[in-house]
Amino acid sequence: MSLKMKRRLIGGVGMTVILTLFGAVVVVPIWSQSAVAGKEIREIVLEARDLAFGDANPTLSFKPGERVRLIVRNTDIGVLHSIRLPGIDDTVRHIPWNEEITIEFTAPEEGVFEYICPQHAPKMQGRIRIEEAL
Ligand SMILES: [Cu+2]
Repeated sequence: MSLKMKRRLIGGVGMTVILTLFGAVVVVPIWSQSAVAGKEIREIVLEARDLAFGDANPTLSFKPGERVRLIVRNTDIGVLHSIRLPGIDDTVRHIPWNEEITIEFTAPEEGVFEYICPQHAPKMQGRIRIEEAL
């Protein structure tokens, strides 16, 4: 491989990282799409702060079968939060202050689910809507 080709390759990888860091809906280059069984992963970032997820626990909407990567960051100084997605992922994940966790899942069939912080519900509780026609 020539030096020029290597540079081009490295440049391409750099571009991928930048795109991944920005959008809420991730723009994934074609070669990584195939790495996740031909499906794009939709990335959502929720910040746990002031005893809520994001701005007033937004409703998250997905299509059945959609691949989702949910990143939850805890910026609530000195507070331990947790998250659980009953019916989608029942594991309780603890998120210490200043840390983040990632949950990847495939959206189930149509229905209304929820995400919840067991310690602080109902203040920290939001809906996950799975619907074909979004
Ligand atoms: Cu909490």
